[in-house]
Amino acid sequence: MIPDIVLINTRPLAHVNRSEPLNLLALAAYLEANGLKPIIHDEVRPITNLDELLGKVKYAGITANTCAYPRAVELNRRIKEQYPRVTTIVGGVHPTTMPDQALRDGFDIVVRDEGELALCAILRDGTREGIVSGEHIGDQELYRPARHLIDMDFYKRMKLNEPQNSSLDFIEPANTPAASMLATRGCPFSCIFCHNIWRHSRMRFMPVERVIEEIAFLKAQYGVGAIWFLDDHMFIKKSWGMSLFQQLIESRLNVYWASSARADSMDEELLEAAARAGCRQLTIGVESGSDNVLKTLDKRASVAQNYEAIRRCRKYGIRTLSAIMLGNPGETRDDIRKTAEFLIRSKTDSASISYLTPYPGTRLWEMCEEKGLLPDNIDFSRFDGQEAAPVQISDFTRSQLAGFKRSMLLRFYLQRHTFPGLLRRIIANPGSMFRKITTSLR
Ligand code: B12
Ligand code: SF4
Repeated sequence: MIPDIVLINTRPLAHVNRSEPLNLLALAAYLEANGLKPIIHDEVRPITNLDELLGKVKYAGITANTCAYPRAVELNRRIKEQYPRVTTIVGGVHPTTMPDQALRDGFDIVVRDEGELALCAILRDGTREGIVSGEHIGDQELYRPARHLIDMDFYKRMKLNEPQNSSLDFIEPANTPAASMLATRGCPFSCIFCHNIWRHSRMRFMPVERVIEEIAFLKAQYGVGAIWFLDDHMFIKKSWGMSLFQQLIESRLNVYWASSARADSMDEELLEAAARAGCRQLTIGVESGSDNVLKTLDKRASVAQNYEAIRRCRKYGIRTLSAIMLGNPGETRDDIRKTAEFLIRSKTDSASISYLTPYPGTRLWEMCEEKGLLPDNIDFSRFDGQEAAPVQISDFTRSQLAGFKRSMLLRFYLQRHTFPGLLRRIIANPGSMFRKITTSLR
């Protein structure tokens, strides 16, 4: 069988993804539902021979977020040199926001925004070049991911014994097989650093029955007992959430799960149902302990709401992971002191502290452009969330921010309710915890 397209998941240079390539799995599922034959070449865990495929197919589609974009360009160059008859398509958040640059970088076609409808049209019409803007699909078209095209066992293993990734802290016992999943698309807010500021997409929700079907499948096929929902904001629509949690309880699937949600959506009834449906951890985009900073970021949630959300989660036995950012525009020492205080006083269970990074397409990127903060020949591979991107947004230098981060993490993890957990994880997995601690303290 000759596939209609090979979809390529790029492996960013510095960082291994522990999650299935959900965007390509969604694209492939849509193509299959429309009678087309995609195949996935996953650079993170290849189970296909790319050269063999490129010798046969007419189209190669590459996905790229910002940190993976340099790898996508490199791969495209190789394909154009060795397989000139193959039409290359690039899609994903980075080329969506910089489509002209992607054409200049040598891709034949750039798909902006959602790829499902655009890709079907390209394959059916035999399009060979240009920028194609993707229309958004509807709720009923959010199909279950085409997991048969990748090595699911590998991704299951990647999430086990990963004490260095706080998002996976909810997996207990530590050897419970886990999978990632998306049940919604979009978020109606527009924080200045987030992709949703340019997406302008309405929220879409996978039909609840389909979510349950997918979880039942994951359990039966791969023995999965824990689900990592990677949705931007899963608690946004109370009626959908209540229906999902209710059906999960009734299904007796007994899986447990983690997700992200905004503080202002943590309605008690919803949290109580979520906890009964197996919710073990919620990541809250706290960002800062200062209302001034939250205002600048256009977060539209207050520090008081963040405190309250953590209190409510604790009440229902749900762990909280507070996501914090340092290096925000106009951030002062006093703001940073308040953030450090938030981490202690809120009694959040874990904290992840990153440096604010301006991604193309966001309001933050424009602000940096207007102020002349962006270096020429920017190295996008450094936008991988591991270290600070090469842009100084606040008054503090990179090493000052690293100092603040170190002292915040030390204070946080030396508390009576966090230290034993940390110690347990160090003893269970000294190698990866050493890496985690040294990276976190950079
Ligand atoms: C899941 C996820 C992850 C997973 C990765 C899973 C994986 N293997 O893909 C994990 C947790 C590992 C992760 C890590 C990081 N992530 Co992340 N992640 C997401 C998240 C929540 C969902 C991605 C997704 O599947 N979306 C749903 C699909 C349907 O949307 P999509 O990806 O845009 O894909 C559609 C189109 O873009 C297009 N498309 C995509 N590829 C292609 C290819 C072709 C050929 C075509 C035609 C179309 C096409 O069609 C798709 C279907 O409509 C997004 C936010 C979001 N909601 O999208 C952030 C997001 C992608 N992540 C982001 C970031 C910043 C990171 C990190 C740097 C860490 C961090 N600080 O958050 C790291 C970098 C990791 C790395 N090395 O790549 C940013 C990216 C910004 C940017 N410009 O690069 C996003 C947008 C969130 C944000 N903060 O704004 N992430
Ligand atoms: S609330 Fe979260 S997902 Fe929504 S726009 Fe803000 S940062 Fe993005």
